[in-house]
This record gives sequence, C-alpha cells and structure tokens, in this order.
Amino acid sequence: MLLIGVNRSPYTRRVAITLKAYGAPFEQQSLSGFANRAEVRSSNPLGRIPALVLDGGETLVDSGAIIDHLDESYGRDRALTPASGADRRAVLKVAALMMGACDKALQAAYTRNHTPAEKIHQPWIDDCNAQVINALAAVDAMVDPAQPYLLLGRLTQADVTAFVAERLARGIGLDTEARAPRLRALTKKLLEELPFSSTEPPAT
Ligand SMILES: N[C@@H](CCC(=O)N[C@@H](CS)C(=O)NCC(=O)O)C(=O)O
Repeated sequence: MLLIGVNRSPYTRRVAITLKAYGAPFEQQSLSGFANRAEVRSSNPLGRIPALVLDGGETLVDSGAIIDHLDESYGRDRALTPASGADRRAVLKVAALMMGACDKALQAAYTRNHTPAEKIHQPWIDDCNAQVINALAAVDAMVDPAQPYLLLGRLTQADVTAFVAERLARGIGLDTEARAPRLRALTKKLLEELPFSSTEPPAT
C-alpha cells in the first residue's frame, strides 16, 4: 500500500498511526496538499491528503473512509473502532470531536496563511480556536490519569484522533498544557509507543 501525504497533516498521521498499530505494510509518499498540488490532485481529485493506494491499484480518499477499510481488513476483533454498540458510539464520538477540532484549527490556520493581511477577520480565527479548545477540554474531561488509554482500557481510534488533534492545536499556538492538561499528559505517554513515535514529522 502507498500512503500519500505528510505526517504534519493530522488526517494523514491518523492513517499512518493506524497502519502502524495494525502492523500493515506500507510505503509513504510525503506530499503536501499545497506544495504538491498537481501530484496530490492526480491521486485525489479534491486535492487533499491523505490518499491510500491499495495494492490492487484502487485509491481511497479521506482519513475516515481509509480507516474504515483498514479496520475491516486488519482490525477484525481488535479494530481501533469497535464494530458495534455503545463502545463503537463512544469511540466515534471522540473521533468526531477531534476531527472536527482539526477542521476548525485548520480553518483558522488557512485564514491566517492564505488570506491577505487586510482581509483577515480576527474574531473568526478566535472563534475557531475557541471551538478547538472546547472540544479538547471535553475530551480532557474524559481522561482518567490512572488509565493508559482514553476508553475501553486499550488503544482505540479515540486515542489516535485525540493525539493528532492535540498536536495540531499546539502547532497553531494553543496552550494545551494549560487548557487540556490531562489530555496533554496522555499524548506524552502515547508518544512513547511506536505507532506514534515512528510517525513524528520532521521538525520544520
Ligand atoms: N476530511 C479529510 C480532511 C483532509 C484535509 O483537509 N487535508 C488537508 C491537509 S491537513 C489538505 O489536504 N488540505 C489541502 C486543501 O484542502 O486544499 C480527511 O479526514 O482526510
């Protein structure tokens, strides 16, 4: 399999962590949605990363759809998203909050980076950032410091998405140490595990 995207992208890294957690063999082509527009658009007409090219040549897009396939192919009874019931709903809720937080953090970053200075509307950026912090704080409240993982006593997609969202929030300058301290402590612990440490993007 070929994963297309840079691990600086929370969505790409979420897929990379999942592939590693499943021990699924893959190569990675580190392309950015902005710096490598043409190449990314040839894999995903929407021009977004990640995309995953399967061994048979089929290309999947969107981290959620890719992970759905990985859960089905490699997860089986140890899928990072449980197959059904209350456990599945709980994991999907955290994943939705954390992926939504990534969307809002990137909206704020894109506004800052891709809008002429005179057109930047700071209240919009502040509101996006407030939504990110609120979502992180909600997940922070779920963290039991005595437990190694967020839910179910094992690694799930809740941990993976919380990890990438907290990382992105810090990357855009939000103080997660102060606003989501238990979640920050959890992400430090997760970084000691191979799927997380081996997908750390190079410092820029
Ligand atoms: N919902 C998508 C979001 C993917 C996404 O927004 N990727 C960003 C990189 S972090 C991107 O490629 N942005 C380029 C663009 O939107 O033009 C997913 O989960 O994969």
